[in-house]
Amino acid sequence: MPESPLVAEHLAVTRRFFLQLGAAGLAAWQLSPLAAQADDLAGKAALAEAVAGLEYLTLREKFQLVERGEPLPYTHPIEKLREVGLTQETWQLEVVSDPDAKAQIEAPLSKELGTALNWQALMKLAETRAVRYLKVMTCNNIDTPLGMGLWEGVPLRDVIWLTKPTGDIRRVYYYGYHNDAPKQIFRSSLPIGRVLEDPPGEYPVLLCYKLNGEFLDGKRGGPVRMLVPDAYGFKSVKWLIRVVLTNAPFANDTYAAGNNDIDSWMKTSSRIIARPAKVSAGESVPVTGLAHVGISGLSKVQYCLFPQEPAWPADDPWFTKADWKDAQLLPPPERWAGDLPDGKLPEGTIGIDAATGRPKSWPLRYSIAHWATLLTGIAPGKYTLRCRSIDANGIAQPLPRPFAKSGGNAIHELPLTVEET
Ligand SMILES: Nc1nc2c(c(=O)[nH]1)N[C@H]1C(S)=C(S)[C@@H](COP(=O)(O)O)O[C@H]1N2
Ligand SMILES: [Mo]
Repeated sequence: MPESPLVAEHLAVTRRFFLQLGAAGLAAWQLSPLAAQADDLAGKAALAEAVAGLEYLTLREKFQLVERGEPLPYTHPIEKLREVGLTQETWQLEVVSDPDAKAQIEAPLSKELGTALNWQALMKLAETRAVRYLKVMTCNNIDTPLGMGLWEGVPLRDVIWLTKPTGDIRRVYYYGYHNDAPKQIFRSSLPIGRVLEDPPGEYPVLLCYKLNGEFLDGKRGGPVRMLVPDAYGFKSVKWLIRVVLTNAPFANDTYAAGNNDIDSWMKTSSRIIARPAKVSAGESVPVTGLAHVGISGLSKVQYCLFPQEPAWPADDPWFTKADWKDAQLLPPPERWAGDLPDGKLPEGTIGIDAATGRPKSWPLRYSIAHWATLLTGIAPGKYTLRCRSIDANGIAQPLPRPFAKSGGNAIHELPLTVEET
């Protein structure tokens, strides 16, 4: 597994955190629990440097991809891309009824009828209906996030309503371009209720055309991909070309075949990003990490350091009896960075106060939050460092959903050696 781009970017946010504190900020920080742990200046400096490198949004070029296709659809020559509708000028989205389980719709958007939704029509909708929000892209089978993005699109429901639906719709099936090879089909689905209505605090499912302020290129699933805020990556189908409204009551997701839990909401979890693997006795140990804020929010991140020997009792696999201590959650970044001009979030980003440009609450759902701590006074020896999240319901990782295939949230651990001086 290659190192997540978030690891590198994380390093920039923390550096900025300390650089931007300024005199007043620094004074406040000195009073914080994090600073109180660091009596020694060297420790503080080391932590400042560790926190310093953190970056909040992932640069588009650094997003990790999970992609299928032989060849990958966006690698076709431009003529072929035009022919198959994978350029903005030629893209067309069909929204039709399922012939096998008919949905009642009066005005299908179909290529055959010449009524399919094209780029121009989508951009026209975007003038009044565009929605923006922050979301971390994560594969349910990969522990490190693929990238933290600001996404923009038009709610899928706005386009579904264009088909004048009248009933017999229970699910929405949707498909990416698959080189016209049935074996390469990548599809996912949602209950119609989730598409038409957002429970309080939830974001709409989007026909997404922008990441970090720029139109999606082919690599990132453009011209248009689905974006499902509360779900893992496989629901966010790239190279979207077809939406089928169906009265069938079941899912047909490609990911169902891989033993994946296709109804899983994003889980709350945390990871360590950086810590020195080896220190000398007496040295303070700066640790930074990230939390992944799932459906149940995040109240805090905790860490725990214990000797490698003896092994932890097997009857406590989630280390519930360990001596967990609170790490410090870092505040929202002053500059969101990534590819955004001035590092600023655009107006109308969900969850961001229009007047101040700051988040109305923190951390934000389906996003990441950084955390940091400084370990001091550790005796020489070989240790294991672990972290866990506590969600807003007070439940510790990996509960309430500890099983694989519904999102990786195993407790993250890294070794740490403290050498005699
Ligand atoms: N058409 C298509 N869409 C797809 C995939 C794919 O292989 N083909 N992979 C999915 C999976 S499993 C994940 S985790 C996300 C990853 O999104 P990213 O490649 O933009 O990071 O895309 C999803 N959308
Ligand atoms: Mo995935």
